[in-house]
Amino acid sequence: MTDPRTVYLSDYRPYSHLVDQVDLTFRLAPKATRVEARLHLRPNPAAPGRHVLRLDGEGLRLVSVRLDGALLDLTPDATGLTVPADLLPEAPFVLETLVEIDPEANTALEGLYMSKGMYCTQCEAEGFRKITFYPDRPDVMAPFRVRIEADLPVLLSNGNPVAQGAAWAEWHDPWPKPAYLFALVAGDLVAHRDRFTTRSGRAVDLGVWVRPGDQDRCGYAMDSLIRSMKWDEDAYGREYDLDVFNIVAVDDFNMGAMENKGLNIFNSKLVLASPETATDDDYARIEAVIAHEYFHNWTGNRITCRDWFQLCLKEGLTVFRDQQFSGDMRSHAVKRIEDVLMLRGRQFREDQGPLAHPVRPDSFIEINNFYTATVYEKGAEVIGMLKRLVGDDGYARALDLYFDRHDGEAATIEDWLKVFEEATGRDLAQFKRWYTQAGTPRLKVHEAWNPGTEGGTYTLTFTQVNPPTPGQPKKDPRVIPIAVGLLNPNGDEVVPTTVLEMTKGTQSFRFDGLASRPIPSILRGFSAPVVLDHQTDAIERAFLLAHDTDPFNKWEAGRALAKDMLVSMVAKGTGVSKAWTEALAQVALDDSLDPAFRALALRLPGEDDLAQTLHDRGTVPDPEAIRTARRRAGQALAERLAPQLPGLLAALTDDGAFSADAGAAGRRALKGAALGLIARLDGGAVAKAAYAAASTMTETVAALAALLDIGEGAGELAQFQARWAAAPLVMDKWYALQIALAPPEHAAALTERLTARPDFDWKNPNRFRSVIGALAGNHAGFHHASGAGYRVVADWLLKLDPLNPQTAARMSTAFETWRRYDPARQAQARAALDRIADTPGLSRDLSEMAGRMLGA
Ligand code: B3K
Ligand code: ZN
Repeated sequence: MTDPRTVYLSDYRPYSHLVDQVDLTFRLAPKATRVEARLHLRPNPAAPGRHVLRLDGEGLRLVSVRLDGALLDLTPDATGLTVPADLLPEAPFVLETLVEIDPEANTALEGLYMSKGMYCTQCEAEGFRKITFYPDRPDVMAPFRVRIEADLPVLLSNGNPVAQGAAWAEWHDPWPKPAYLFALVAGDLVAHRDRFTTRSGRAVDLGVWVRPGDQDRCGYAMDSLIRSMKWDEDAYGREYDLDVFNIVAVDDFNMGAMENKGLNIFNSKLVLASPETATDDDYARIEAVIAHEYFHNWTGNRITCRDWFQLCLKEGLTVFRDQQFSGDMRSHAVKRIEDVLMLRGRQFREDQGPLAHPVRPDSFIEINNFYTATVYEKGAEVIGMLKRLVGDDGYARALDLYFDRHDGEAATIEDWLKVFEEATGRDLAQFKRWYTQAGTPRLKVHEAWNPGTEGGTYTLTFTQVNPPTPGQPKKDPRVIPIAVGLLNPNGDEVVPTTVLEMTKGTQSFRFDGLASRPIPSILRGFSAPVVLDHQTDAIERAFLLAHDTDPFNKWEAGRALAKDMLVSMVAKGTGVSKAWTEALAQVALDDSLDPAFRALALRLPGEDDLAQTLHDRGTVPDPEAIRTARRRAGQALAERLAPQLPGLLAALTDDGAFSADAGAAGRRALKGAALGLIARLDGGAVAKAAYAAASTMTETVAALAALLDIGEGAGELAQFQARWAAAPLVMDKWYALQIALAPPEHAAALTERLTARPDFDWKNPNRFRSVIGALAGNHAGFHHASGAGYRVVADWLLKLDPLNPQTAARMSTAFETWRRYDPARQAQARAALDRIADTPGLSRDLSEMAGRMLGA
């Protein structure tokens, strides 16, 4: 891409100056907030020579600039302010700016903005420049003092509280930080408080701050925070380092949450939970995100990124850490399956389309477009592979060295790999390709069996193919850790899990002295983020589903069985296979298995996943045919299980008090799956009764989904709306469910009808995602042959873009798969993308996305 605004990794230079101290004063007013900044600066010895001082700044009204007290006559340009070199001392100096900003007019939700009367900030990645003139880059780290003046009950910022009076408060953050971690919150808030004492005895005051009325839905978030703090001490030896830790819930937020030092800001849907309003999935997500943001205190804040190309340094590692945490809190097997589902659904999809990019990209136009599944989820997978290769002890030593060596610094992927090399003696030059090469490797398997007199030899030969991605036509082989176990035909494990290290394009591994030809269990625990191409028959898959000791591969065998069958149903017109219904029924009814696992096994591969699989296997996916095949399979499964479903449902009904724990959630998940199957048989009678009897949002949603799936549920939708009209987070579910489950030919029209409702507050990102995101997620609806799905999504992206480019750009990824489909659909999708790309005044965010999606 040759856009003049493109930023390249190779252009990195240290900043001209060091910032020793930042003092900020905010005089808050909705339309005219004044920000006074005193920056204590000195020339950076690492950037020798005389430089201008360039400060970033966007949309700021400059009132005055002073250098060591003397007024300067300077005019900012569109992106910042330059102080000429000849005005700058070669010794330390103080630069003071006074600017005015308009938080109320800030609809982009980046910088300082207002949400329901509350002031709040979002600075990552480059929002601080919308607050004041500053070197807004992560390698410029400084301690901050903040004074807030406003006639509001609660005034919060980073670090420790210093002093407060009527209508003012002062905060001091002693830990040097980049500007993207700055935060300020002011408003009428109440706290759910608790306390945590670190293992070295520091007492920390904890607060979860919400709007009055929401304080009784903060308990789970607080509990998750306390468990996270303890876990990071136990698992990584990392303690908290301030006297307070605050979390604030805001309703208008572009993403999930933000790890600002000592003052995390959260989307309210990731804080507020009660059994009546939040599903078990919401609870699990709250626990994971609270942990994620807390863990950033070390992996992100104490050690940050040198530049935004290194984003995976903090995000991949922090996702990896939150996955470990959730596994410890719940079930590792279930967590791994869920993480892989998400990885395949979002990251593989990204890797296989026009938006593919390396875990560490080397150029960008708008950095906000790179907070992707590749940087986050694949970034975490890469760390999982490293850990598998160096072992748990090697990993622990490398991490200790990382914290020791880089605390207080802005680091790179090179620094990260070096601590592993030094701590373990391993050469990671080839491994580094996981960071620099985009795309998902394909791993083909070939088996050979040679029965000998002294026992047989079994050979596994793997070939890796690294397909081309935009800008990367040719790739080199990667290091792939392949965890393998071998079973003998009676189901016993004859070779326990062994990690094979593949480094070449094609490579064989031999197992000697085997009594009989084994059945291989390959890529156990999903030991590498690759597409495994292992052609085998339904008998072997069913065998592994029944006998594999590795829980991930046990589930994966059922998944592969379903996929093979569904692909053949769509591509060859075959029917539902008895082998599949039989094998799945065994798992569904096996009481020795975790109900959560059984629920996951019963979940059929999604329509988008099947479209990708068909495309991979050389068939142009037909969304209608995929939907039909999937529904037929569901119907056949329901019929197979019909005699047992009522008993299963009864056995899973808990009458005790609500518990959010994994065991109770797993039972509710399996119960929900059973309800969905029963609805296919009885026209919805049992689901209607379940809806009426539901005491938790999990049960309510499961019953409603079961009804909508069979074209029922109108009455329940109306009741739901009447009951929850005043609860926006719950109403988001009401919108999303009916659009996601609408028949494909009605999905776009339903979306248009719902967007005409007065409570469709499209400027609220949660509401926008619940509606437009649900249409994009209704595979056959979005890709409907009429083109209506494409048109409605494009209309709304164009409407949102001028106000909130970040969310518009993020949601445009709905189109990233457009080249998979038939020429008529491609033409419709392309027309929608062209219409977006050709719109005058399009944001940098959305124009980069549209250009990349059209370009490949
Ligand atoms: N670091 C933030 C994401 C910021 C996104 C900016 N567009 C949340 C997180 O990953 O924890
Ligand atoms: Zn993060």
